[in-house]
Amino acid sequence: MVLRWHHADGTPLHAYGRQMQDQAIANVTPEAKLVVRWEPVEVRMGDGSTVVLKRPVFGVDRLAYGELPSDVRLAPRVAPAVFGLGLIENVDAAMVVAWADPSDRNSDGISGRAIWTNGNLGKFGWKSQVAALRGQVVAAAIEDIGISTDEFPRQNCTSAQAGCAAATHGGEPEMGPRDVDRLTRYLAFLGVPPRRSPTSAAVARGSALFGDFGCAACHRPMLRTVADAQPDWLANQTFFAYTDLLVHDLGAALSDPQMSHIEYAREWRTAPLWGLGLIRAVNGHQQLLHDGRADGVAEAILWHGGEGLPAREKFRWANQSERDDLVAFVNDL
Ligand SMILES: [Ca+2]
Ligand SMILES: [Ca+2]
Repeated sequence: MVLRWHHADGTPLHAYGRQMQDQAIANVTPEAKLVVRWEPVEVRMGDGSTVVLKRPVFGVDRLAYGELPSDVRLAPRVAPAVFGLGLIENVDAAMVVAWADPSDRNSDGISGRAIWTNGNLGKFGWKSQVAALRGQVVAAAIEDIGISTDEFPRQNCTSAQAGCAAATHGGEPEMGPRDVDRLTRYLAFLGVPPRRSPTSAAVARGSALFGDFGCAACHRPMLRTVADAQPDWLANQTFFAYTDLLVHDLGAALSDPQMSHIEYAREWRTAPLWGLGLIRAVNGHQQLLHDGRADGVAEAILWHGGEGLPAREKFRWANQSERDDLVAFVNDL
């Protein structure tokens, strides 16, 4: 997870930039450390049982370059899985746009919105705010691990960080365009994991419930790539990411403290569900949602509000075996 931070109007912090670097090279002091306090949130299920969710309250300590401004906004962001990205980058934008219904004209309670950046459909990031994989790569290189590129040629040191600016670095840029291309291409072609037990009875029952509950209204099973994909062997592919790539209002409980003109606070990109069931095997946990507050699929569903509330309520009122089947299906994707 990374922690983005900025002023209320979206401008970067004078002393700390756009993202907290909680680690640094030798002889440079890291900016700060993240601290998390958890508040219990009880949810009464339809069968009378209780689930205790955990709401995170984020803060920072060990600030190395002065106090944070009083209007600072903290935006924690869990790192996404990085397979299937070439398929998503080459998605048929017309298909996504056809699903958008920002003013809910068909009155089904679902009003997904397409995000555009410089005329290109946003597909990546928790807010669908990034259109091209390469843009995500160079932004992560400079902010997450401190590697400069032609796009971000300067070292990631603010004017308040003299030790950082004076430190030895690997050139400007440290990673040239050919290596950025190679890294981007590598990420584009990381393959999608196959499903593990698509024919199991529980998974089949869960699949039916996924439709019945309305999950598929946003977590759309199928997408397609365009005919003129780059490179061409990604063309005309059908793939099953379980997302519409639109942003949806998920309610106040998941609201982000960011300012609305940068990213709409309550809106989040429909998270792709493919590979979700493998997160525990890869990471040793299955912390879901943008700030990792949900421990597993059931908790993630129970955090859904806004457009996701009717589906969440169907899940809450379902009996235990139905809930288990739905979770089994999602974990099989
Ligand atoms: Ca920083
Ligand atoms: Ca609608």
